[in-house]
Amino acid sequence: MRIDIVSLFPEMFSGPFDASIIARAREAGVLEIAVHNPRDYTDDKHHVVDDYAYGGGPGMVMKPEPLFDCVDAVQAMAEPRGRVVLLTPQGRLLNHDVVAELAAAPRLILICGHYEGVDERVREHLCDDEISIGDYVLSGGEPAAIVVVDAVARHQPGVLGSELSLEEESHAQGLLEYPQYTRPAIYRDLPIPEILLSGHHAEIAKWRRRQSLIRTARRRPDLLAKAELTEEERRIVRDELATD
Ligand code: 6GU
Repeated sequence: MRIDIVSLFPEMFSGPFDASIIARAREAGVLEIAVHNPRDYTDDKHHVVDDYAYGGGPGMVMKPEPLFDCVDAVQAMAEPRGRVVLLTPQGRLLNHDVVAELAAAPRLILICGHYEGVDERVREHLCDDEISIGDYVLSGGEPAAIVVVDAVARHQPGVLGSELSLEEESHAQGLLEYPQYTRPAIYRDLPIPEILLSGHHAEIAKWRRRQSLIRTARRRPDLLAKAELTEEERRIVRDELATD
C-alpha cells in the first residue's frame, strides 16, 4: 500500500520510518511512504500556512489553500486517489478494528493538523475521515501519523515474522496478551511458570488463554464486553473479578 503524509514538519518522520517494522515493510516493497510539505504549495513570498481565526480568539488556524493544493498535487502523483484522513483529537478513536480498516485500503493520505486547528472547510470538503489516537492533546498530528503508519504496516502481508503473530497478539481477539518468558528459566531466583517447561502444547495453550482472560478482566474489563467467550471462559472471568 501507499501512504502519503502531509506535514509542516517532514523532518519528524526520518527516524521512525527508517527503523524496525516500518523500514522492513518499505524494504519488502509492501509499503511505500512519501512525505509532503504544504508550505511548498504556497504562492506568497513568506510561504504562509496559518492565519488568525475569523471571529477572534487565541491561536492560529491552518489556511485551506496550501492543504487543498498539496492534496490535489499528491493525488495527481499516483493512482488511486486514496482516502484522505485528518489526524485530529476530534476524530474517531483509533483501535484494532479501525487499524484493520485503514490497512485494507490501497492508499491513504494522512494530513497532520497543527496550531490551534484547521480551517473547517478542510475537514468538510477535503477529508474523508478523521482519526484521533487518544483522549489527550498533542501539539501536532505527526506523532499520531507515526502511530497509524506503524500499526498499519504490521498488517501488510509478509511484514511480521509469521502471520500468526498478528492474530495472536493483544487486541486482535479482543483480549490482552498472555505473559511471555524467555531464557534463562530462573533469573535472580525468579522461575518461569512450570507449565511452560512441560512440553504439553495443549496445556500450555489452555494456560495462556486463561492468563489472557484473567489479565483482561483485571486490567481492561471494558474489553470483555466485546470479546467472544465460551461459558467456561465467562466463568473464569466472573471468578477472577469476584476475588479482590
Ligand atoms: Cl491525531 N492530533 C493531535 N493534535 N492530538 C491528538 C491526536 C491527534 N490524537 C490524540 N491527540
